[in-house]
Amino acid sequence: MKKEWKVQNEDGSYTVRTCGWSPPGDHPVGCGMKLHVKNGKLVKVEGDPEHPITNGRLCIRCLTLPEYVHHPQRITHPMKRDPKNRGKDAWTKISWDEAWDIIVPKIKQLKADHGAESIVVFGGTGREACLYYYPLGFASIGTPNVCYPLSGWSCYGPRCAITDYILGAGYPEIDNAGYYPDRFDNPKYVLPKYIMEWGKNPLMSNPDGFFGHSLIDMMKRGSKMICIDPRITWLGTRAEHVCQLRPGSDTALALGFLNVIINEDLYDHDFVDNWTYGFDELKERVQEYPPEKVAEITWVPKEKIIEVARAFATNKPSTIQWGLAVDENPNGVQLGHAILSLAAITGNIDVPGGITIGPPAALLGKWRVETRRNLSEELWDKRIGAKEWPALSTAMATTHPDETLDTLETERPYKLRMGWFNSSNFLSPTCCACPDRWYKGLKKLEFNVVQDCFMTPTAMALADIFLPLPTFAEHDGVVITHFGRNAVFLGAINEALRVGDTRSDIEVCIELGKKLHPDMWPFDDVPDFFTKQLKPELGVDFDGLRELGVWQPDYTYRKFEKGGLRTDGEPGFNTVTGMVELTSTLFEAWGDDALPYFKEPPYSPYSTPELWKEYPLVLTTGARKFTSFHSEHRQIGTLREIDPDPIVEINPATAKALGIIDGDNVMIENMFGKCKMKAQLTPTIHEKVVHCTHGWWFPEKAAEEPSLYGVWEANVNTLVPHKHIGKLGFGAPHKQMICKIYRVDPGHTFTLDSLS
Ligand SMILES: Nc1nc2c(c(=O)[nH]1)N[C@H]1C(S)=C(S)[C@@H](COP(=O)(O)OP(=O)(O)OC[C@H]3O[C@@H](n4cnc5c(=O)[nH]c(N)nc54)[C@H](O)[C@@H]3O)O[C@H]1N2
Ligand SMILES: Nc1nc2c(c(=O)[nH]1)N[C@H]1C(S)=C(S)[C@@H](COP(=O)(O)OP(=O)(O)OC[C@H]3O[C@@H](n4cnc5c(=O)[nH]c(N)nc54)[C@H](O)[C@@H]3O)O[C@H]1N2
Ligand code: SF4
Ligand SMILES: [Mo]
Repeated sequence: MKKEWKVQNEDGSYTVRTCGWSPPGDHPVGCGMKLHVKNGKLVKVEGDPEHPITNGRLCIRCLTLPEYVHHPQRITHPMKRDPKNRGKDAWTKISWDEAWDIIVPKIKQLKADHGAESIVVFGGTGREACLYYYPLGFASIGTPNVCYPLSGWSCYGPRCAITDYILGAGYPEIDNAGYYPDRFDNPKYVLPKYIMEWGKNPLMSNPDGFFGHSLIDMMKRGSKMICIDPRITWLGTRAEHVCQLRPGSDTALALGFLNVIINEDLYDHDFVDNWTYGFDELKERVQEYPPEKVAEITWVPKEKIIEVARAFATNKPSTIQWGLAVDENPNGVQLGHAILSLAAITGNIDVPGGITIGPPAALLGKWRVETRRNLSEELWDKRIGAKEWPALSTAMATTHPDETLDTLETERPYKLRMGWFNSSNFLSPTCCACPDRWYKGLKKLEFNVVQDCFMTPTAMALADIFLPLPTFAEHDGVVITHFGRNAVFLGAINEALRVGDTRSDIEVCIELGKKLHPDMWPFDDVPDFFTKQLKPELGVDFDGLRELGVWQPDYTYRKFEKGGLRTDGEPGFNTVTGMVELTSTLFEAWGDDALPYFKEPPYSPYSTPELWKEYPLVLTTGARKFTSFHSEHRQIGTLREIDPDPIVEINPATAKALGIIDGDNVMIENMFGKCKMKAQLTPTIHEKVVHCTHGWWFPEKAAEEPSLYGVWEANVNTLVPHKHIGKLGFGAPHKQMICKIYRVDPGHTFTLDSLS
């Protein structure tokens, strides 16, 4: 059905129907909304009831979008600053032409004198930018070094890589009937009996393209929840089962479930016999994880482990959604392997109401891969850390994050000279462990460009050129869930207005690309660019997608029986053995164990008992909140009123023993660093576990160094060490450190120097 996407209203205002993405930050959920514009201002945002998935529901970050778009501190013109003045509020407003006149010759000179590899493009998570920072690096600038700087690439990448290697497929997602216009009424669809949420809280996070409230739609229809989480979340309070485990002990729990299911013969023999590889070895391995032993490791009662395993295995279909706690774990590859094995041996992969998987080639991903042809083999070989970490560099087209910090510090194998910060404010504290070390390393770069909407600690510390971005209300685009790796739908992002003189990520790619590598950018403009991606796949041009609003691709179940998963069209999975690899040929080839195994977190009551005496609490971090996207939104008044402070959640019994009351200022400290937060007492967290929010800086505090908007004060990533990663290069202990907590004076402030 065709829809008007722009409607003129009688009072002179107009309404634009669109799907959301970024900025401000968000994953590609593509919620449907109507943007009301009057007298050149975005005056109101409301949900679009006709959107097939979100049905008019929006969260508070989109409802407050007008505050963001018209915020007085927003930067809407390019700016420059003398590198000598980094850290000082000494900016000069310039035009885009002036900006390009500085940037383009500098890139040319660095490439000529030191090679394109001396330039690194840094990007963060899941925003629209992450479709474009690869082409920005590869095709516009011409460097092989695109870096997602989070230690161990601990987000999404591990899940994609594990799925690539074990299933040979795109992103595994729970089946919420999103592919069908008639949704849950589609005759092909079956509602899952159980939904297992493993280290994920989608109501808050709406991650990777999954609309979290779908869970509520499904619960209303009868699905039951199982939550694997050290915190009892809102979903947990409504769940049939909660496993309140010790952070980082997850792989033992997954192996415990497998032990029960295999030993009690509750698995799907047909699927195991016909579509899996290495079941006997897995059966032998899980004997090392009887429920009694797993209970001791995980702090989850033995009876609960058995009950959950039975419930999941004997109710079909059931499904699992695995989240960030799987990635932010050096043992996370084994955890992901065990979770996929759990789904596979219970016959829940690629079936209605189970786990859906994308085709091997990502929809709309071809062009992104194509952009690499701009780089010679010789240049591609220089990608930082690629040779040292083949399991990571085979799946990810980036540098290895931890190696990138080492390269910055040591200047080996070569010196890095320029940084382009596309969508990461990572000092603040988000996309890195040890932000203090990154800060010092990045300061050595001779030229830095930052793209953002507001001045941030990262831009204040490092930028020589600041390029302003339009919000998603202010530019055209396409939102594709799961970045095309399992596209539930595609939606049009429609420009409703434009404030100031900004350029979107794709506009910057095209403009810079035409100046440096014009052959890579044969597009007239942004609509032409999208039309060339969409037409071959969808049969519509960009305007056609605007009229459709949302395009749902449909889903074919049991593709493994029909040849829909393999690139050669044969039945089976697109893996080395053609089967779901319960025993992984690739993990073994890369020097790791072929089977999942549990390894203690690097710092824990059991791996470092001496340190545990001094730091007797397990620290997990970063569980998402509605009111922020990582370091963003701290200057949005309505949102800040709801969540004014960085919070550490403590169990009341623990707090009492420490003499801490609700609202106290407390220091969270370990052998690597410290941060100051407000204590929030809650019985929903285990007595031996505390949880710190992440991404805090204070736009209201002093901008200049040494304060940098107070970025060192609540910087929880100073407590996370560098390169404590898994054997294959993935996963870091962001959600499983140890710490102590004590009260401090409310006025207590500190800078980088007082951290060490
Ligand atoms: N302790 C702890 N640390 C964590 C986590 C945790 O759980 N615990 N989570 C980690 C995870 S999973 C991730 S992914 C990282 C995220 O870390 P990042 O993705 O690096 O997030 P930010 O540091 O907020 O930086 C993003 C910047 O991009 C800008 N931006 C917003 N939208 C766009 C856009 O469309 N285009 C461009 N070019 N820029 C945009 C924002 O204004 C912001 O300044 O943080 C990690 N850090
Ligand atoms: N509003 C908002 N939405 C976001 C983001 C944001 O910053 N704000 N960030 C986006 C990004 S980049 C990502 S990656 C996703 C992440 O979104 P999710 O995958 O949902 O991850 P989190 O919210 O970090 O954590 C989910 C749950 O894991 C639990 N947990 C903590 N440690 C452990 C552990 O060791 N084991 C287990 N099993 N559970 C544990 C936490 O208590 C929490 O309830 O959210 C995305 N969406
Ligand atoms: S999930 Fe929330 S912030 Fe993201 S597009 Fe939907 S309503 Fe907006
Ligand atoms: Mo993430």
